[in-house]
Amino acid sequence: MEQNTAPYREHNRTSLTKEKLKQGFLDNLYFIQGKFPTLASRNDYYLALAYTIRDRMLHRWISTATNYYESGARTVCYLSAEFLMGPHLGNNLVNMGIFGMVKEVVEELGLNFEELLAQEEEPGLGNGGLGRLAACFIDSLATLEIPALGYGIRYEFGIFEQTIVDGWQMEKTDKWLRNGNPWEVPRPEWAQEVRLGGHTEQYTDENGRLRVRWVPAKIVLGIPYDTPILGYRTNTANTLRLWKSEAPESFDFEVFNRGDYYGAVDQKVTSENISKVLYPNDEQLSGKQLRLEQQYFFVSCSLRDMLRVLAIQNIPLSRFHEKFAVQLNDTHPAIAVAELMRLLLDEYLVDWDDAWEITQRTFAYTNHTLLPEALEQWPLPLFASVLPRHLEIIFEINSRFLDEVRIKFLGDEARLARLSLINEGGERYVRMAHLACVGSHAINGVAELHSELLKQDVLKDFYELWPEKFRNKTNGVTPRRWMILSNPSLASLVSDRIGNGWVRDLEQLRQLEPMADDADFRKEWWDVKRANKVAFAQYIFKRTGILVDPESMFDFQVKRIHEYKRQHLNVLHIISLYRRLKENPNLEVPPRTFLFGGKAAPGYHTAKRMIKLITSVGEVINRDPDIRDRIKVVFVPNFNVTTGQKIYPAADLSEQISTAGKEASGTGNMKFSMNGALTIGTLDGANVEIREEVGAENFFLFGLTADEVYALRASGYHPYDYYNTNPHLKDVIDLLRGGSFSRGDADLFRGLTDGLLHHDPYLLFADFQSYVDCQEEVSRAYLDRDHWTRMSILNAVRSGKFSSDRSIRQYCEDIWKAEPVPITLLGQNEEPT
Ligand code: 7GP
Repeated sequence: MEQNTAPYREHNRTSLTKEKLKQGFLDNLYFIQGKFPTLASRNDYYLALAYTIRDRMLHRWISTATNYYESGARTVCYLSAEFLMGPHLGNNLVNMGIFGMVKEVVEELGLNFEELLAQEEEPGLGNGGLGRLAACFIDSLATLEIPALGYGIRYEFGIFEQTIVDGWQMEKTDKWLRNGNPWEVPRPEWAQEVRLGGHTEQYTDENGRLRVRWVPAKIVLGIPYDTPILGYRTNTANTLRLWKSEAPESFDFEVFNRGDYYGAVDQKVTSENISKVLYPNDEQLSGKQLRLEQQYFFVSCSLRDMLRVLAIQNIPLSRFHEKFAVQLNDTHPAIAVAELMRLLLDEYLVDWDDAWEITQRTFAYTNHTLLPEALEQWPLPLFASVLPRHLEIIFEINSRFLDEVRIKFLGDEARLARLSLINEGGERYVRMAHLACVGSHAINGVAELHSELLKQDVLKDFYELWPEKFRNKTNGVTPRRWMILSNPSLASLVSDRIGNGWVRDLEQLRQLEPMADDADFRKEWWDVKRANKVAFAQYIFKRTGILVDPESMFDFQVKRIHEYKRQHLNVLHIISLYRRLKENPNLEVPPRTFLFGGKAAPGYHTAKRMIKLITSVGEVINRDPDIRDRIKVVFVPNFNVTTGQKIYPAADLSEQISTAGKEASGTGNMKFSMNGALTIGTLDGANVEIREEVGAENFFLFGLTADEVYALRASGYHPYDYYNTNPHLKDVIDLLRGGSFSRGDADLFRGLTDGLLHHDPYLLFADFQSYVDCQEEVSRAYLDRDHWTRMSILNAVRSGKFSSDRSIRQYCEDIWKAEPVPITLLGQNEEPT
């Protein structure tokens, strides 16, 4: 696909020239890759280019670190087990403002620029929304010039690569590091030791005080790997610091393993296992020891790293919370509460009360889910075997906490049990969300509705205890990656009219509102969308062999596969439309391409069967001559950041159809809307706010509200009644049950249909008719191209609220109390922006 480089113009303030870039590129090919052009592979060229760009980032990076060091500025530490970054090269070019220049240089050297960009393996170190949010946030932190670090795990294997074989998902390991990672710099000099297992002992110190010593069973090393994160056209380059586990090769190693060579190697292997692989579960509990070790590993390394920085800056320990604002991205890093306490108590000999005050003032906690099964809990015996000292500390935190509760709610034993950090019902567990709530000064949800439901439901008791801790921070996404980089034609259409201030201040898009009434502008807008669809149709053909018509409406549902997200509701509608088209070939509906994408957790069998359902329905419909290509169903394999960048710009319709009250926010919904897709959705997560912003008349709403869902469940929900009373629904389910979409195999989808008929926990049947009716409205609307385009424009230009810059500003003001520190470049410099 030809990239339009217009939005990347405007970088002539830099003294970087094409000649310098060309020279740098050829030098790197020679001195780093050790190749002449004649023998160089595509990967050699990609690496040479990546190193050339990294070279140009280093001055900003070093200057940023020096500025921060000298200013002693307050620093935001974003702790996250996942950072779903996506490819770096294109994004760095956009943020540096040299995309167009570099493209020209590469082409003048006779190389294909798009191919080099595509050569980068994306670092897929996350599962979905939570990990991608972390990536958007660190982009915004750098753009807003906030001193910040992202702390996480350098998984050797990220999220698996998905292929589709015979309609089923297959997983392949993600070897993202196989060709080298030019963006990271290892910092072995800042390695940290992490202890695991063993037991604790009491001893009396020289002042006669009783203290506790942790005698670990093993020690692993954490090696930090740093990646620079550029702000958009600022001098700021913050750091993403990811920890890799290794065996310590020191003398301890020999002492423990003397004479046992194989044992020693074995210990090396088990140590390296900790950062080996990302757990591919999204919103699901796994309860595996290795996962707890991963969490503790990166948290301990990160806190020790902060203490290291505090020491070199000569800041007293008592001011830890003034120097650092630490955000817990869900409960995955919640063990940090106990670890900071342990470090302060046992290693720095701080008193309990002082340690507790520092801890609470340091942390803040973001919750990302309302699904009870996704709230992390660790079985006590497992927890004790990995972190014996932390369990003691948690018991102590709990006992002091429950004393406080007892005073406030005298005699309310049931409340104590509900609030306790330990779940005592049957097998005992440590409740990580409770640890995070108790140890933090702020607790937030990720959309208005979600934050309300946290207070009413999942964290109700904590809200009643500490209402002042609760707040909302609606999610956002970065317009740099999700508009400029992925949709350059739309970006340049916008910049041609209003300049490019909108990239840092997305609300400026509203200046384009009047253009929705301008027929010429509408035509240009439509043409951009159409060109993006043509490009995507070619991509689909290459990946799946399916031909789709770019004139048809591109209707997308891309996200992790999950029952609560209801991809199968989408399928039920497709089947009913198919049925109607077969019965009435003259039905006046616009041609539609239904596109799906998303991974299923490998152990989540229902989700895998939902993929098979989509592909099976597609197999029948796509080949049915009666349909004459008026509808097509496509499963786009391996949905990730890279494919997302092609998808959002090509979408007409965005499916956001979760059961109300289940999707915490959603962020794909924002990416679609920004790129001019209309939404069909329930009043769930951030859909509510998107509808508020773009206007109810530009949004297709259906389904029960969260309150109605609650009421229906309370009064007794009987899905079978809907089946019996709605002939369309009955027809669809009967077709599935009869094997019409499974080559006669009536068993293939039996589990799915029976589950719906008898339980339907996500209320597909209750929402079915409302959804089908709403889809008819969508179809009618699409027939009026002018009106549709108008709505599309208004969706995009009213999406300013959903920039992650807005989210980050609110976190900075309300939770982190962090201020920008503009960066002065050091010494004589050749290319400031
Ligand atoms: C997701 C939520 O499902 C999604 O609604 C939200 O937009 C996103 O986080 C970012 O806030 N949750 C996860 O990805 C996840 O793994 C389990 O949650 C704790």
